[in-house]
Amino acid sequence: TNVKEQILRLFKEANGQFVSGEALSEALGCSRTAIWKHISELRAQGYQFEAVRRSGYRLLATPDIPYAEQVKAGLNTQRLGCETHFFETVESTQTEIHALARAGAPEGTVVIADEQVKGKGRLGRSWHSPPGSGIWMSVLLRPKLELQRCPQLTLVAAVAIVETIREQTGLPLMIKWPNDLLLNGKKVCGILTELRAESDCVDYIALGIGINVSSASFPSELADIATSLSIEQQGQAPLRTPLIKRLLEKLEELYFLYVEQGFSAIKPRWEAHALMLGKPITARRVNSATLQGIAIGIDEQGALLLRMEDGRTEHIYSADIDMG
Ligand code: BTX
Repeated sequence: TNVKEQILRLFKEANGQFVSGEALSEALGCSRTAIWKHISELRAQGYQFEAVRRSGYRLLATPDIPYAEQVKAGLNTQRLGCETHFFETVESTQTEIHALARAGAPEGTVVIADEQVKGKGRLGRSWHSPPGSGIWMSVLLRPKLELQRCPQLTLVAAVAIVETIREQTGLPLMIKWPNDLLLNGKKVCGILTELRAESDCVDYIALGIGINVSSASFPSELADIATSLSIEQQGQAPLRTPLIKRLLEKLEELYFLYVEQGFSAIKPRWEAHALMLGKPITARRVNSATLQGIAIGIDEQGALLLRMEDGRTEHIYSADIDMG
């Protein structure tokens, strides 16, 4: 742990009471000047301290910016978040997690950004990720999994996100197969699962999660299709840091369950929040015919089951879905 993390831990232990500069420099083994410098840096990051001569410093407020040390404090996981990186700005947290993965980072490594300037969606699409308004996060997983089962992890993540946000806010998120979460028919979250494999073995999975948390508005091209937690709650947004913590805990719980017991342990929880079961839909596939039918469920693989007019059932492995 770095010095700033240690300083924050000491303030947390002090529980709102003053900590003297002397106590800090003794505990951390550095000079008063060095402590003062770290405090100034923390202030620049949004921490508020009261400084009183002879008494020392008191932590008054922590910013709702999901700094690594904030996310890790009290995080109740075994692996997810074990190594957490925070960036003010990145091109894409996916790019960062791929680089870390290739350099041998352990399973559970997390990259969080306050802003992405080249946020990625599927099929080369982009993900709007302005500063201060969302959770833009990538998680590194290294499951021992056959290649064709990997898309199931998108569904595992969808259940984790829906259950977490429902618990934290009461908002009735619904899952639109395969990778979108909707509120009132508008997209509030997207999941991007990318994998790297050697021959038939999964090397790693980069699980990207984007959640619009406190965005008050969207650019015109997204205005009709996107929403945020705060828009759906009359301007009230949950804090990002506790939401990320809870999400990592839930994601780990479901990921372990999935690894131990397989997709059948996740499937009913996915179906409980699925949006279009029993409804007519159009599945637009890449390099393959567009199909229309009734969405009747998902199979053990996680593929969408489409009942066709002639009574046949089609298994859809990858597509963009329109209702109707
Ligand atoms: P997708 O391809 O299903 O959706 C992308 C489409 O969603 C865009 O073409 C656009 O129409 C719409 N869209 C773009 N930005 C937003 C937004 N903020 N809210 C709602 N709709 C939007 C979905 O891909 C997967 C997105 C994953 C994003 C995460 S963020 C952390 C990680 N890093 C990264 O670069 N991507 C992932």
